[in-house]
Amino acid sequence: MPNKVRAFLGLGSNIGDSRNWLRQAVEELPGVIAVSPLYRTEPVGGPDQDDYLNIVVAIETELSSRDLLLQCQRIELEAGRERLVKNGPRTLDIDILLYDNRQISEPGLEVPHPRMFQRNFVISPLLDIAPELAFDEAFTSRINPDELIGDVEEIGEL
Ligand code: PH2
Ligand code: MG
Ligand code: MG
Repeated sequence: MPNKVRAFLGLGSNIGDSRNWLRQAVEELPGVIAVSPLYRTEPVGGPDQDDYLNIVVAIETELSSRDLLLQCQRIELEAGRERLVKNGPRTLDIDILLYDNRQISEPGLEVPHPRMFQRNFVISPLLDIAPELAFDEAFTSRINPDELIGDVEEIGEL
């Protein structure tokens, strides 16, 4: 039996009933072991758009990173996700942030997620559920506090 891998996923929504899209996604994701508090966050990049709701989820899974990506994309599509504008508004976005300690660089799949280290809407909820990362040199060396952007506000449980 293949070994289980711990992965962290970043979820965001700023169209429709965002809280509900996030809740549904957490129900559908395989092997969820932790869900961060819910954050209301300032949009980073893209066109003028509404604030986001963001969470980070930890899972344990036997899925390969590619199969996990496919599962995430399936759940995005079920939420009516359309890809119209880069960094534009969306009903549901699910990004693989970390997959074990692995470095993955494949078409459509870059892990660790290359932009996560500059984004408060990822780093804040991630450290809430994985505070040990603050002592992980491979992780902390990629964060420059001066480059962390986007105001975030914790607004309670999902
Ligand atoms: N996702 C983006 C672009 N900008 N901003 C916030 N606050 N939250 C997001 O999830 C987000 C974003 C692209 O995936
Ligand atoms: Mg994203
Ligand atoms: Mg995405």
